[in-house]
Amino acid sequence: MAGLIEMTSDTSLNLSECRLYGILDLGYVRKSDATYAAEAMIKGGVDLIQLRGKDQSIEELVELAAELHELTAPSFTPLIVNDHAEVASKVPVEGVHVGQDDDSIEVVRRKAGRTVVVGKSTHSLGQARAAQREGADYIGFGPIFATPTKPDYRPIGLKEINRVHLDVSLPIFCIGGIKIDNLEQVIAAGAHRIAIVSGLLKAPDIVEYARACKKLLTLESEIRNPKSEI
Ligand code: TZP
Ligand code: MG
Repeated sequence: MAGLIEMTSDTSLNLSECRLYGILDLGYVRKSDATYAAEAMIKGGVDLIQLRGKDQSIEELVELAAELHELTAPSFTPLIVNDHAEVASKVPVEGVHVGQDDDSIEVVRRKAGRTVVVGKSTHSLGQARAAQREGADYIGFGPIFATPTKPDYRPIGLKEINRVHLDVSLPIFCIGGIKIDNLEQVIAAGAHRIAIVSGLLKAPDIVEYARACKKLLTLESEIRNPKSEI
């Protein structure tokens, strides 16, 4: 079934149930604090964690991903590594995330050499539709707002969030400049899932910040899909 991936710990990852994606970007967190930040994300209810280390070598990422996976696996929190499928061939991470200028999804799957979740960053409706055709398991869609984490990109804004959900049936994680303070706005514009980097990592309390985001996202899903009263 699409989106259902066996996790190493004998459970499966259903992407459609994931709403809050925490990105552990080593531009914001020292390597020595990465496990602390991941632990806090998990405690706060983050559904997926991505390891993003733009200045790290593949060897360094392999080492850190292995360390983090020891921590994420027991809580069944999928660990996704950014940019480099090679890491997934050496560490039992659950997925790989690639951008428009990285390996194609087909190459990622081949390099990983096993079943992994593959996500793709998209920055326009056209790219979002193309990622679905290319066989992505989920997409990132953004930046919604301007963000210092990805400074060279023109923000998409809120208006296209509805459209992308009509055109693309994959799980869509809106990303870019999303904070607890504008999250309700993003949800009202049609987002069901979000990814956050600096909002989470710069929060005075990562656990509480993640919990607050998760609460808003969960509330949205309950309003959209009310449980039948029996
Ligand atoms: N892709 C689109 S925007 C972005 C990425 C990786 C950065 C989002 O970072 P932040 O700090 O949550 O705005
Ligand atoms: Mg990339």
